[in-house]
Amino acid sequence: MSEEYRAMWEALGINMKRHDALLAALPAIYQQVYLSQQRRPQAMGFYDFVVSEIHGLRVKELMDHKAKGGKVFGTFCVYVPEEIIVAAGGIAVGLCGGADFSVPTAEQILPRNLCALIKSAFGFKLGAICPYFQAADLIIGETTCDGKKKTWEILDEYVPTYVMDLPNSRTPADRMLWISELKRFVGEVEKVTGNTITPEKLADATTLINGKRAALARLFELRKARPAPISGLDALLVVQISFYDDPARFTHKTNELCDELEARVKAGQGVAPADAKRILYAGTPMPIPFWTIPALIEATGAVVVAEESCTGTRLLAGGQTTIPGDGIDSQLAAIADRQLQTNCACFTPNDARIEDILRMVQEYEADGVIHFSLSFCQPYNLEGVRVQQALQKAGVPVLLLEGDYTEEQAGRLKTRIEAFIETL
Ligand code: BJ8
Repeated sequence: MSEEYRAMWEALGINMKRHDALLAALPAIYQQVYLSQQRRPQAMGFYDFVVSEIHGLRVKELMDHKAKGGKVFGTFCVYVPEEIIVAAGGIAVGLCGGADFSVPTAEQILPRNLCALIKSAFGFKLGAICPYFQAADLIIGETTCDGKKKTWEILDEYVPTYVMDLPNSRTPADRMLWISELKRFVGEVEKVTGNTITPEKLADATTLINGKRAALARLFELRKARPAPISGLDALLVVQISFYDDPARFTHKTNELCDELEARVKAGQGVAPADAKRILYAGTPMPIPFWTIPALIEATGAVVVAEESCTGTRLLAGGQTTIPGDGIDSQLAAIADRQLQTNCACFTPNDARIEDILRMVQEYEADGVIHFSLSFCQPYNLEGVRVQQALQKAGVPVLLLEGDYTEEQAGRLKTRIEAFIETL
């Protein structure tokens, strides 16, 4: 890494020793998991480059933005509306943690019986290891699961943390509450950035984010083809990068990838043979660099054809946000109506998620479903029970898994995944 980057990290207060250790570990892992794959689309070269620059180029862009008076917002949930941040001239970056590296640091403060996603992210802040976290002017939390809710109170002691009150049901009254929360959020973002969000600016930002959503939706549509034109690992990486790359560049590059995949589909080419077992992943999000589950599945010769997850189709639920022309209140209502179609397990009831999974099994021609929940994630662990019942009733093979980011867990999960795929 260049001297310029080192100076930038030092200015951000990064713990250089630990950060060096983290960056030193990444290339070998990436080589083993990603670059060793066969028949990758050429357009994946862009995403490989983004990973090679993971704490470099994009962080520099954020710092340049801040040097011009711009603000950076760290987020943890697809319910935090990127459109509103962009409309005020801000940049949103997803900060969910997917590395075991920072978990022991978090456990110095947080209880151990908390999901790895929260501990990983919190540990990155506590250990001053993540430049995105360091660059954020404001963290946006949300009242989804209890683990996150209570962690925001502690995180606020380290970095200003604003919390959006997401209801846990979706009645008309809950919808009104969420619309009012979006309005409150507009006020907060305007205060932090010093910029007013006009209907025109919000419309432009919504169009930009709609473009990103459309490119990702195109990618998922192409994955329905047989043979699968892209591995589950590569598709997951694209989604993970969507949370922090520049939206316009990401959209452009992802459409280029889709052009290549379209040509592959037309030519009948794929990453795996047409008779490879097709697996639908369902469950908790898989933040970067948590690649274990698709890596284990695809090492067997099977292919992950879709993820029913917030690093998958839940991110795209509700499709494109409509842009009503009669003012900001209607625009916020349209954002809320699109968002409330994301079937997070934090909602009750949440039958639509189960219907989604059953529909996806058909649409993606999945041979089986692997439902994975992070340990101590009560919403997904518990909802997994009903998902399993519904799939068994429909005659769809299903494997219920639970685990964390550690190597030991990967060994245990490998045995179970291999045994399951053998039965298909
Ligand atoms: S909309 S899934 S991104 S909350 S794994 S922290 S639920 S204990 S991440 Fe999520 Fe928004 Fe829902 Fe999606 Fe809690 Fe479970 Fe941990 Fe989780």
